Amino acid sequence: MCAGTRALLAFCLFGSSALVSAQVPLIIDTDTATDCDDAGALAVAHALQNRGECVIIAVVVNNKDPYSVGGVDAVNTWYGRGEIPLGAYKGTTVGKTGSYQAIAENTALYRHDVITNKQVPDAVTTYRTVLAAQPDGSVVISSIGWLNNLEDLLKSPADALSPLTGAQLVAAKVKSISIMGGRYPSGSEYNFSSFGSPASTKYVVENWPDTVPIMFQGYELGENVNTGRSLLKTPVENPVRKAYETIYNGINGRHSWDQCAILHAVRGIAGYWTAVSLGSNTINSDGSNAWVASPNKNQAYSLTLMPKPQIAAILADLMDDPPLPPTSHFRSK
Ligand SMILES: [Ca+2]
Repeated sequence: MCAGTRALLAFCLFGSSALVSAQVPLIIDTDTATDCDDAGALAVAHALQNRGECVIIAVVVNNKDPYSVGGVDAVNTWYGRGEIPLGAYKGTTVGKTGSYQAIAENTALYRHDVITNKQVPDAVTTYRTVLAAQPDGSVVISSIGWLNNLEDLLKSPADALSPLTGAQLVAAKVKSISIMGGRYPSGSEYNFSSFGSPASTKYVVENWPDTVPIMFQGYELGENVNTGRSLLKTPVENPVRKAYETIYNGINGRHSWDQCAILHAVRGIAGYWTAVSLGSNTINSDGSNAWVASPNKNQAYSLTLMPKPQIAAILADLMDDPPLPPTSHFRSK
């Protein structure tokens, strides 16, 4: 981070309500299961918050593994933000047994306090609570896993948390959603597939309120955007480093699908990608997808613009970001 950015950050944090209001209120919907890029994505989001560009207002987990949310809490706590509202899918059918249990259970090293999903509300409750409290048209959602939570949110009825149904709540509060999933113009990809819930993928894409833009970030964007190696420079108390050391040998370099999606959610296509906005996405029953020229909907997908090594360098710089002083994970509770 350059000195100028530090000065801007201090101004954002302490000096100007106008700049603070420009920070993107961000909800992250993650599987945090079998890959290290979810941990990398959380690191990118925290680094962007360090720079005054976003505020992580909730993280919800869409995976059945009870320890996934413990991995999330360890990362949030490392960045001094162990208070971020969490939620988790409480069902037993969607997702996979993941690789974050060792991190979730190591509270001695990572100093966090949420180990399993029994300690957090269900994801829909968290979504509804957090969305209801936000200004209209303000929230950006970054979906970096399966879409079951979003299906459950859209189907949720009015309740004590909000007089709006889930679909009405999304239409009122959400500015846009960035979804890591699918291939473009067509193909099959993990997040949309039967590894998760293809029926949820289809429901969300077909029933998302048409006033709220969807930007799809396909498999091809993060593929071969190689990050992870530089995490070896960070302390052993950093759970993101641990995720990369233990999952997919990511510490020797790993694709950056979820980090690209977070970067897009906060900064938009910027100079990184271009957008194909004419047309819409169709989802087949197996979760495979195809972009069609008609009908035209409030949807787009991204194409790589900046060379991938340059995007990787930007992401690696963000992933290496230390917790903001004077905050540290030792005083986050
Ligand atoms: Ca993911």
